Amino acid sequence: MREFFMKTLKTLALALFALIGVSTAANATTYLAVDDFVGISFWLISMGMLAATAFFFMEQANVGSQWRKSVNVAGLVTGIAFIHYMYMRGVWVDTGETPTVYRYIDWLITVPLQLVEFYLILAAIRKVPTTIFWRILIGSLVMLVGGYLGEAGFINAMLGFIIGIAGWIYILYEIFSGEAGKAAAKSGNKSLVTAFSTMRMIVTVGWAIYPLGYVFGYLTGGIDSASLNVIYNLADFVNKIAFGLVIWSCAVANSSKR
Ligand SMILES: *C/C=C(C)/C=C/C=C(C)/C=C/C1=C(C)CCCC1(C)C
Repeated sequence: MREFFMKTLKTLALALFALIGVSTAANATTYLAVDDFVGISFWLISMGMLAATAFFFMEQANVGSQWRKSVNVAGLVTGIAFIHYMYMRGVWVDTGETPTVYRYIDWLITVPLQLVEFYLILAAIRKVPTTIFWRILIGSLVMLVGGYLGEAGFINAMLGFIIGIAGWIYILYEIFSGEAGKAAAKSGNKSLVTAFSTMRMIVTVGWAIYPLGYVFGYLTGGIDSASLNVIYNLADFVNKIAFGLVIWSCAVANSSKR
């Protein structure tokens, strides 16, 4: 009975999700041009986000109960990004402008959710203090507020960049040498240590793609919105979908139920 109820609920959730996507798409007024490669990248990534979301939500049934939350959060991240990509794609295809505000609203929600993942994968294995989460959350807010003010033109683009970099460096410090890193190393759980260090690589190397986009977009003289958006789109693909897959494969490796 409970099993049936859960299955029905899941199907309904996925159907609702697809419906929102289709109705958003139906609002498009301009069609994609064959040479609009930035627009094409928006399309590819929005579909990747949709597929990843369906995958993560369905796969949570195949992992041990202590991992379900993490795999669900990975699905939330790609699901929220999917909806924002429908809008960002529309702004780009219709106007050729950078969808800065949708981009940052998406990041404002999905970055903290990804940081929650660090906490959750640790908490799936052992007891950890929540202060770890709050500290990296503050770092991510500084990073995003700095970037937004710079990109939206409220402050000088270089100043916004410096504030953003400072927030990111603080997050890196916390996950490499702060309490979170120590807690992972001490756990003695092999698949956790692998997942944690892979996620750390993503936050270092994968996240580094974002400031690169900012540099090419704003700091090389004038505004280059094509480079900016292609680089940000690629970064989201790596950091949302690959990041979720790391968590998922760690969960599968660590679950007896498959
Ligand atoms: C799913 C979205 C993610 C993981 C977004 C991450 C965004 C960043 C790591 C942004 C970083 C920035 C800097 C480090 C400096 C310049 C401004 C930003 C906001 C682009």
